[in-house]
Amino acid sequence: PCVTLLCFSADSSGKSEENQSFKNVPIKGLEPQRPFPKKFYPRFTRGPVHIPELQQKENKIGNSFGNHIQDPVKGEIEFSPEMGMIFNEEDQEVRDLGYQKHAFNMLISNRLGYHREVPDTRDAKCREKSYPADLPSASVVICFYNEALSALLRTVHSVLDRTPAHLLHEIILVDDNSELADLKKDLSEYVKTQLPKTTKLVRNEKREGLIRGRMVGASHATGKVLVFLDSHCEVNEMWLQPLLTPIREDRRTVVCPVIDIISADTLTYSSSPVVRGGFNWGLHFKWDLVPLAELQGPEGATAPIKSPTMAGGLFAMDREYFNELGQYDSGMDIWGGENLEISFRIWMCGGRLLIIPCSRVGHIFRKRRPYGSPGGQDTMAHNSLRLAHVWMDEYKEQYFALRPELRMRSYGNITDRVELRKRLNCKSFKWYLDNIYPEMQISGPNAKAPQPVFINRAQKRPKIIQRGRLYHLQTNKCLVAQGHPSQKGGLVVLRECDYNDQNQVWIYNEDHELILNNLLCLDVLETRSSDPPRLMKCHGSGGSQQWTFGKNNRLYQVSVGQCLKVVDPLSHKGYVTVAICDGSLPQQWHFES
Ligand code: LR7
Ligand code: MN
Repeated sequence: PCVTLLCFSADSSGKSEENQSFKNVPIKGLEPQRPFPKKFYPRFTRGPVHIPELQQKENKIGNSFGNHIQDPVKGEIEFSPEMGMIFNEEDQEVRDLGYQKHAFNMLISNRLGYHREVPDTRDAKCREKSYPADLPSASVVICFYNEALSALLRTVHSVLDRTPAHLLHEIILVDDNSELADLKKDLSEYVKTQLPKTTKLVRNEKREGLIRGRMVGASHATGKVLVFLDSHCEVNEMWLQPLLTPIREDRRTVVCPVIDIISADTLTYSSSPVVRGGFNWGLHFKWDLVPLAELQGPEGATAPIKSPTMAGGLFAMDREYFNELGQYDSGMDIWGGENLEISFRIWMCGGRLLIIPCSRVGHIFRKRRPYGSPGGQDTMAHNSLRLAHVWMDEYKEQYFALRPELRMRSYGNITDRVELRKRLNCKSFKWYLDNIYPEMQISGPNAKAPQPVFINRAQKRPKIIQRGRLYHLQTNKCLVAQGHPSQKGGLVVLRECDYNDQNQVWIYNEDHELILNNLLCLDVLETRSSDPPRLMKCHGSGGSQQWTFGKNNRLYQVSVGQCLKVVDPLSHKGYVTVAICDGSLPQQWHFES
């Protein structure tokens, strides 16, 4: 998937249209101030980047939730790689706390505020499609636990901003007993005073986990269709109509949007390729390429795609059908497994599951889950055991072959779910594998392995922008590897420049990577910005390996929000680190071709 900053470009027109939805008077300390009309909301840009000037940081308007940066010259803020720049200790705190509690960059999330434009990532043909006028209305259910307020409210406002009112029956927020103070107090005030009455907030008396949490949400819903979202999403243009249409045609159709990627480090919204859901015998969800045959219908790239499984968080389903089909397994706790369980159940019990390429919703993908379960249990294993015993027949042996320690593990009472399967007259797991997921490989004596034809998506190599030396102005030295340039994890230091030495040659490419000697990328540990930068394998997903050259010859590190600096310019050791950008001499660099 395309996860870098420059994977798209968007226009920055937006003429004179005023923002209609910002009529409310903000309550102090809640809504980040939005002093600009909508046209000046952070936009994705490829063009000149407007950088908030360091000297002018007094002009920063903000409060504890959102520090909006205003460029006093232009009077506008634009989304740029430098949006995460740290100006002071408070910014550093917000950033660090964010990574610790939410595993994404909360500083940027707060600065973005509750509304922003996102690039329209749909295939061009989607824009020509029309949808029936009499679509069923939707109840959007968002269950959350300790979510960052700005991310949660951006999810809510993206739905309010991009859904026609007559299709949005209500939004139901289920607070899964969050402990964070602002969620407990300020959110309920915000919902009461700043959001339409159709947005409701319910709170679980104890932590239930996302599975029972969604069931609580669904039980409060009264719309025709349920739409589930994670609490850190942003819906895209015309996202709902393409989901409701197939449900209106056939109430036993369950649909998922294409899940676009919001970077956890930069909050950049970028397009995902159209893929479909699968799983492995460890019962982990995975993405599969779409078999060629699925893409060759008359509708081409815009046609719904049958998917063996769903990722779990983002889908729409007729509400009555959700109830008929047995909602979720209420014996499942906190996180994991429910996505495969509902996928198997849909297919095996007479429904179908589709991915709708013309509906797009962004989701913040983070590298770790920032919370555990209350008792520290492995809920994924518990939940997977339940689903294996209820739905997988003899094929549960494939799971136990990989996880022998779970064979004797107790998984609670599954009588109700086994009865549900009988009552609904569901087909066997063998039928599911043969008909819905024939690509799945089965090991054992009767193994078969059909190989479908997949479209080959060649990985695009980022274009090289410049090749040369990284020259430190104050010391007249060059940045090089301390040890061998191919040594992973090695430090970089300043040394005398040697213009014949290939080991001093860096590549700077369109993904903002700095690659030494065509081998390794300059990288930082995101959560521990106190550690010096290192040479690591290029991972291609931006963030910790993204660097920009800006004002005052600074070299800005995108994911830590700081600038590359020589620790002690007088020392021959030549150590470098990252520090708050201050424009001083130790922070000045030149890329010399
Ligand atoms: O105890 C909890 N209570 C909650 O309310 C734990 C979580 N939650 C909330 C949480 O705040 C969030 O809004 O539940 C939602 C999902 O939790 P995440 O965001 O930690 O999950 P995830 O995105 O890492 O995981 C994916 O798999 C999960 C399996 O249980 C769920 O199905 C998630 O919804 C699902 N997310 C997606 O499908 C988004 C796309 C990811 C991919 C691929
Ligand atoms: Mn999520």
